[in-house]
Amino acid sequence: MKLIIAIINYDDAGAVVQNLSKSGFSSTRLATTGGFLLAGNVTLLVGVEEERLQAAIDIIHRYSHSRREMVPALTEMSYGFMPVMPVEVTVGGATLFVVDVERFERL
Ligand code: 2BA
Repeated sequence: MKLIIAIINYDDAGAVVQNLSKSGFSSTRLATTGGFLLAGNVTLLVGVEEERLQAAIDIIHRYSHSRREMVPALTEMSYGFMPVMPVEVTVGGATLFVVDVERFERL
């Protein structure tokens, strides 16, 4: 068994979870915060049998969209921090980690 840890945009989470469920995948949705933008995102935990791993990843991929976000930037001057032109970053579609599950039980 594998565990997919998928970090996705908050606005995509409903469609991703709904379509995973429609295809028979269980998932757990956690409210998380990205360390760079300090903005809310969603982390999904999806436990899957190895032969269905790619099917789950395909669903996450299909319903996760990339977005361009503006990040306010600061530069340090002798008298403190001064705002400079915002920087644009591309966020997502999805950031995935796939890890082996040593043991899975429902008690
Ligand atoms: P954030 O950390 O808020 O990052 C949002 C976006 O900012 C990233 O999009 C990337 O385009 C940019 N970014 C992040 N760190 C940066 C840095 N040090 N310098 C310049 N730009 C930077 P994604 O790569 O699509 O990541 C989306 C979210 O996925 C991240 O939100 C974070 O919550 C998670 N994530 C990405 N890579 C990760 C990793 N290696 N470990 C854990 N979480 C990760």
